[in-house]
Amino acid sequence: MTEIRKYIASELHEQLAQAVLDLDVARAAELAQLVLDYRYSARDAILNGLSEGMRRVGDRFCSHEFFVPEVLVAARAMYRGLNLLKPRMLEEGEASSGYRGKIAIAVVEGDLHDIGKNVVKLMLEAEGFELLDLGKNVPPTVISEMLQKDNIQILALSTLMTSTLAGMKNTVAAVRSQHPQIKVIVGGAPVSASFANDIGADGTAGDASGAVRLALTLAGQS
Ligand code: B1M
Repeated sequence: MTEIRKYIASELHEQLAQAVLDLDVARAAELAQLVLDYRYSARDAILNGLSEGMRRVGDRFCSHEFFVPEVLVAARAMYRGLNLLKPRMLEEGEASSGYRGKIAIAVVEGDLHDIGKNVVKLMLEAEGFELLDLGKNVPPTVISEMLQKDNIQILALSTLMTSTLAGMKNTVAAVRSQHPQIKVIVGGAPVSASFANDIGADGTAGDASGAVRLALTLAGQS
């Protein structure tokens, strides 16, 4: 990429992040369309633009500058951009990778935060994995049952709250006893490497790119 394209790409990422932070749904769509029209990387625009914007929204929520209604509009702006960029991102993935295997993904019981899970899912799909999305607030029994259905190699679990870490632990225990052949990866803001290790997961990652690297390693594809 030439210097000028690099500069424009980073400017687009910054403006996408700002559109999410400004709760500007139309602007997020307009900028995502520019990424498509000028053939910039959809993957980078999602990770460095839209996701980064949601991360900043999270900071505002924590500092009580934003409340639930603002967060929901910001999420709408993020999804508007994401939905436009998703088909291109999947095409970009197909160009760089073949079929990698099948992953089931879920947000654990009690937790309704699924934005991060959806970003992780999209990045894994773009890398060539087939995804079975079990949704959010999923009890361990349902996850275990769903894992019987397909030839799933990896289970990816997400949670954003400390109060639902126990549910993550229970889910890993249930899956370990009933499907010992399945690798389990865990993530989300309150999940540390030592917690992942203590509950017997096969690994954790702090963001979507890390989750992709981990999944590739566990699938023997790195
Ligand atoms: Co709530 N919420 N929320 N919330 N919310 C947090 C998580 C919180 C940290 C805010 C705060 O108070 N400081 C806090 C949890 C505190 C704690 O437990 N430590 C919290 C709370 C308390 C609550 C409620 C209880 C609030 C209430 O009602 N009083 C309630 C709970 C509802 C429930 O789940 N039962 C609630 C509700 C909501 C909304 C519905 C308004 C909305 C969720 C909408 C939705 O997801 N559909 C919401 C949101 C948006 C947030 C914040 C502001 C943003 C989360 C987000 O989407 N980030 C969040 C504050 C924050 O995070 N700073 C907060 C953007 C997203 C791209 O990042 O999800 O971190 P993230 O995902 C990243 C990484 O974590 C990682 O990769 C992703 C992409 O890079 N990752 C993985 C995630 N999963 C992974 C899995 C992997 C690997 C990496 O491997 C498998």
